[in-house]
Amino acid sequence: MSDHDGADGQTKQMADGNVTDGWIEETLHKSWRVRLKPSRVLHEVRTEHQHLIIFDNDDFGRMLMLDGIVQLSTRDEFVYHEMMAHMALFALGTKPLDILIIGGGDGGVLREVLKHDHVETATLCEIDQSVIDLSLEHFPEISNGAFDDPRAEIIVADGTKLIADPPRSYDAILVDSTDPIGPAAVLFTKEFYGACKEALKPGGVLVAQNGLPFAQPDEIQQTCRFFRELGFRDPWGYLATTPSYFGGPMSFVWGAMDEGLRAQSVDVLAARFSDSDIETKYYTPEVHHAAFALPRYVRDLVSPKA
Ligand code: AG3
Repeated sequence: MSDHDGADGQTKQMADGNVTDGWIEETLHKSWRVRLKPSRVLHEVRTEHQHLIIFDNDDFGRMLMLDGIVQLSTRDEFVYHEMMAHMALFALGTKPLDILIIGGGDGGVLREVLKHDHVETATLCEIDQSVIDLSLEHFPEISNGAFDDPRAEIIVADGTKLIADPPRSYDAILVDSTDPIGPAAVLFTKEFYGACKEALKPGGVLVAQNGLPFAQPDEIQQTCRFFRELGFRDPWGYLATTPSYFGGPMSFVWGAMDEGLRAQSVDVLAARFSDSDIETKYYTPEVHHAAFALPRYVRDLVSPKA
């Protein structure tokens, strides 16, 4: 790995291949590339687990990329973080909740989860300590104090190990992973999802980011197949528009044993939402309800054609 000077944002070619001629390239897709112009590179390192770069961009704000894939931008992180946390938590209602987040070392999902007063414990299991440390340094507003909340427990470990022997059972498990390339590949396996299912309380729900159905159709299709084979009663997906993940809407897969959990009426969700006094920028009860409505091409990936 070569250096960048950071001061004027000029980067040199790196062995990792995602910084070229002063542009930072997302190298996720096979035959297309997205390039982002850094106005300033704040940090670049090969951690114990992955390549990490944090930079500023005039359109998206501050951005985090892992192994050449955009993880967040300060401009649109609210979309992903709210939709990963609030869909499950408002569906579950106002009973006391134990939540497990796998990945999510930036603290954004944790921040949204802890907005719910009835969350009793929120455990975050992140494999890469550097993601936590560098997010706290360069993106303090993403976690916004969540790591210091007495209900939060932070475990730096491999999520597959934790879930094989979970310290407790959970009302919701939220998998905020990177793509199934590199360290997160194990978080997309049938074994991992099966262990998550075992770690859920009766009535619990598993939510896992599953990429862009337009660009990565195999991901959501395979995960929904695994969920069905594992006996989830209601494998389904929901969508959110995350502008910094280029290539169409982002999908989250939803696995529950209770079919009713997905079928909450807007009225019920609206009552819970207004009682909670939680402020959001993307999530609303109407968006919640509508997010489960899948365009035909996504529905065909989620559920086998009749
Ligand atoms: N983790 C999921 C990023 C997925 C990006 N993938 C993609 N564009 N295909 C986000 C971490 C934020 N807490």
